[in-house]
Amino acid sequence: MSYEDLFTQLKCHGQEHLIKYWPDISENEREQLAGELRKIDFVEMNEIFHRGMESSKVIAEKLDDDLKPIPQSHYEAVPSLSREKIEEYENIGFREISEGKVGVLLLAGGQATRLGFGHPKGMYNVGLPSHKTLFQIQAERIVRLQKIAEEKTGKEGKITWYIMTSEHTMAPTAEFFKDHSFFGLEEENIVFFEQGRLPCFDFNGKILLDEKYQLASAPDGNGGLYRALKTQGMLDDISRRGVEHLHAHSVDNILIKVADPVFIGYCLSRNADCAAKVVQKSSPSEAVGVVCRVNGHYKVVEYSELSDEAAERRNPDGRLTFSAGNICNHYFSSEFLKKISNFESKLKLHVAKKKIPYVDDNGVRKKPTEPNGIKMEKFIFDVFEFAEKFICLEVARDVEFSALKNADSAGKDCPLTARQDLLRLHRKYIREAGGIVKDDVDVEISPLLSYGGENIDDLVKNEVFTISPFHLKSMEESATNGVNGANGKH
Ligand code: UD2
Repeated sequence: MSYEDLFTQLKCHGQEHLIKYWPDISENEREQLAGELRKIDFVEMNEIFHRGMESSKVIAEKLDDDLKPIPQSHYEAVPSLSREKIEEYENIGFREISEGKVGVLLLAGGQATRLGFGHPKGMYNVGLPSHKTLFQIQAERIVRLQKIAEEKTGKEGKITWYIMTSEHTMAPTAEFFKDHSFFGLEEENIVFFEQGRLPCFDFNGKILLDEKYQLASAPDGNGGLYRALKTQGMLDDISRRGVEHLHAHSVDNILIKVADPVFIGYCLSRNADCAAKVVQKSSPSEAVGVVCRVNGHYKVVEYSELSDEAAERRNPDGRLTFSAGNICNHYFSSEFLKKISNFESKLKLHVAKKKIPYVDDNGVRKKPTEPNGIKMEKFIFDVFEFAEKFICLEVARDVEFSALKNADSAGKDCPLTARQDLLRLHRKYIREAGGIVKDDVDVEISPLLSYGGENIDDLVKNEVFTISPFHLKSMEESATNGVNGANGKH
């Protein structure tokens, strides 16, 4: 496309400044810029900017009057369920896994800025005795789950692992998996795809230039999942493989029960199209969003939108009324994901005013000291309101949730707490299986040996664990790399 054509097209949308530096840039840079511009739907971008600005004008009102907790009929709590009920759900989940109907949607497009790690967060090693990374832990949980499902049903089914990356995390993530031989999984069952980006705008709706030949842009948030599923061919892949249930979760929860059969079984038996796992808020002031109903629609309400009165309100049994803390852990039926693509472009936009580096009117790249524009993101949970049957499953925080967000200096949601939470849970599993382990002894149970505390009785019953740190491995692992627990025993 010639300069004149580009100019005319951009001018129609008030964005002709984007080629202001055309005469200054090289042929390659022109090609790069023209390529970027061709990919943009400017009508949609202008609409996005206006929608974003409108939504940012709405001051977070306290929503008390319209707010209702999730009705009991749509809510179950694992800690209150009988062993039989859990097994019933679990068996349904294993059946679906063995029939190849279960997939995992891993949200791994974030940039780990708060953690201060220059690589994708899944590559982080929190310092466990095994030194396994988050990716390896999750992969091995999938390996183990497939094995249990086969043992239980006699049928070998595979879990498809869809990994959403972003521009910066795609190449290093794919390379990391390859370098580690896909952690024992079959390459064909791991599908990487890339989320999109949205341009950054100044406050007047002009797209900013990051360089003379490059637009300023940022990943479109974890709600970018829905568009990426469609544009990257994942919905077709899901249909082709016959996957019917998708467990979506963040990359940073070290306790994540990947492809949790209990969750899958619960959702299937309740005929849900969309669901959220939640944990009880630890205190009224804990800064987490709560899953609730607003004017009859299921939503995640930010803590800033809850008045103190609503945050502190309690039921007659003493529980917080709005206690369903969101943990970025969701279920979607494949049918629901296919429907979302019809209304994806209407998803709420979350706007943040930011200091965005830009090329100024004189062609000089500036790093502003005050916010000069906006970045917009979509959130994964904003589709709850479109579900026909939305349900919640409360899970125990000490068993299922410990997020890695910050560096150790923050003192919470950091490598230290992730490590401690996992080791504490593993001590609990050992004690429940009849082993003896003191609180100051660190024993890590390999996910290849046990997904959730099962399969360790023969190894730990009446055993006293004294070596710390200690890695309790599966037989296969012990055969390939010795060290602690070389025989699967300490
Ligand atoms: C998320 C939830 C929040 C709460 C919290 C618990 C959202 C929008 N917020 O907040 O409600 O449950 O987790 O830990 O879900 N990601 C992408 N692409 C992006 C941005 C993020 O894939 O453009 C991934 C990211 O890699 C991570 C997950 O989404 O796995 C959550 O992202 P986050 O850590 O930025 O979200 P956070 O902690 O603000």
